[in-house]
Amino acid sequence: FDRKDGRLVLAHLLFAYVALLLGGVCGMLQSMVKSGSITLPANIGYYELLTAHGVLMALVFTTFFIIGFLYSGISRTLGGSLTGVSRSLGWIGFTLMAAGTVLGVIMILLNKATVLYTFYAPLKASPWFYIALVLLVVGSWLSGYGIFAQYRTWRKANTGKLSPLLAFMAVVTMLLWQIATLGVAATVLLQFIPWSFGWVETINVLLSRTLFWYFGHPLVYFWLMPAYMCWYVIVPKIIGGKIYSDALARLAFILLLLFSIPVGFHHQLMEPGIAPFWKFLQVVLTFMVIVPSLITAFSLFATFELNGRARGATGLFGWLKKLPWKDVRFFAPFMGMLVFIPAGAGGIINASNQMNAVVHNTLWVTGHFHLTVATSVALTFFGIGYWLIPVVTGRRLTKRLNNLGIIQVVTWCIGMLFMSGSMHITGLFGDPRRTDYTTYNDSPESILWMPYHVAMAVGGIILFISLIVLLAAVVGLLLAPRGVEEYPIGEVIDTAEKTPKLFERWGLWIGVSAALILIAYTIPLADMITGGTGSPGYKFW
Ligand code: HAS
Repeated sequence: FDRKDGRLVLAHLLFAYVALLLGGVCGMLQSMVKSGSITLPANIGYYELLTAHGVLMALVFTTFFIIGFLYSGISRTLGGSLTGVSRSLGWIGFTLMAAGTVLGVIMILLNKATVLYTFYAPLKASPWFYIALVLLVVGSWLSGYGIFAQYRTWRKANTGKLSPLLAFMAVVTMLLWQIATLGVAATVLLQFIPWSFGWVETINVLLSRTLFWYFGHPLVYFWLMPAYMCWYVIVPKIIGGKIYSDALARLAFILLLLFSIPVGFHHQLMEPGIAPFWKFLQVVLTFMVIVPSLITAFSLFATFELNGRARGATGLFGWLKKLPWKDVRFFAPFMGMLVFIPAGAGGIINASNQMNAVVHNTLWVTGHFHLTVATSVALTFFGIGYWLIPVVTGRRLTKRLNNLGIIQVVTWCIGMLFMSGSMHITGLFGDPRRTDYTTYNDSPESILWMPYHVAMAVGGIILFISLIVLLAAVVGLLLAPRGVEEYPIGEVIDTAEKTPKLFERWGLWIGVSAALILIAYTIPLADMITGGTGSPGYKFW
């Protein structure tokens, strides 16, 4: 692996792990406060910790890890090293994002940005928190341009050839990010910054939430797609099998690009001010965005089964015995996949209007995203880290470190079982999300919730232990003996059909994506801005 590129990738990964650790400390403390097990010192607020936890884990850990991983993928598959332009953009992006993170975290720790990771108006933070967000987003844009630049250079030199699958997926993921972040950029620049500086007195709450979710939903697929890159391309190689179908994998990614943006209203189903028709339309589109995940499940089962049968497996589940259970590079993402089955089912429940009325704003939703992003995605990222750090540093994943990794994954799963399991159950009893410790004047209903909060805290402690093990493993990897680890990239099975060139007609897909966004959002946004169904009397502010 190119050494200069290795440094860029490693910087992203290590930054991500530090954010994860800090966010993890907040997470554990929070779960203990919420269960009434500890009381925080008077100068630290519960919601302050909750904001730091969400921002550091959901926004910072993910974005840094993803960009590092995407850069590694394009360096490896598009020419063997990054071009000067691409690498420089990567570093500038990294620097801006790091500056944004530091500024944002300072504001949160000063209790000047206790607005949670969704920074819903009318909660107001210091303007510097929003400027920190701008730095984070602009930095990620530049990193994205670096990825596009590398891809363009490769295509020019390889006209008519099909791009490597991993690189194609990196480009789609970044494209999704560029389109999605337009929403958060609009609300931060046009609404939050003028309002928080006091240049305008009010803010159009509904519009700001809508622009946030225009970004917020595709954000979750921006987390998921790199995990899918690992499931589709890396895992087949690790298990000694092959990719079931290049075309199907590309189709899934294009469908994610098209359908993951015009669906933000499924986070706002219980909000007034959006006409039911538009909510219905976006729910239909939400059900469309489930299709690529079903395609993914099908492809993975096909890869596992074909691989198992080629090794002599028989019966319906004989292939399970042929998988390399003791290899953390496989075990971690596999546990992520397994958890994604109930996690995805929970998402489908959320998306259904009537059931959303039951679960919205309860701990069920928190349980949902601790399974999706904090388990399926996080475990996959951990699994990637176990081979990617050795690849970029020229070291070896020793047996001991591998076993440490397995322990880490098992403890993470146990911790999450306690934590997310109790969140799901107590959420169904109406237990609200995002609340400090309270028994609501000892109301019988909330007393019933308390044992689940204690179970959540037990989960939180186990998860924190898992994070410490992860940290030990990462340090171990950085100091491991020198050697050459392979960057595992799967090959497509011989019997797979030819991939149509259509998938790389970017103008077409950007056009269809723009059309869907315009259909789903133009009229509701116009209504919100002109005061029709939105916040009456408000325009942008
Ligand atoms: Fe979600 C809320 C709907 C997926 C994250 N979601 C959230 C929030 C987050 C989040 C962070 O419709 C909270 C935001 C906040 O703070 O308010 N979600 C869905 C739907 C899906 C979905 C329909 N969510 C995700 C993913 C996330 C994520 C992925 C992060 C990475 N979500 C919602 C809705 C809400 C919501 C509503 C709002 C709730 C409210 O009221 O506030 C779908 O994409 C899920 C599709 C997935 C599947 C599963 C496919 C399974 C696969 C694994 C195969 C396994 C194998 C191994 C092969 C259909 C691919 C098998 C081995 C064996 C041995 C069996």
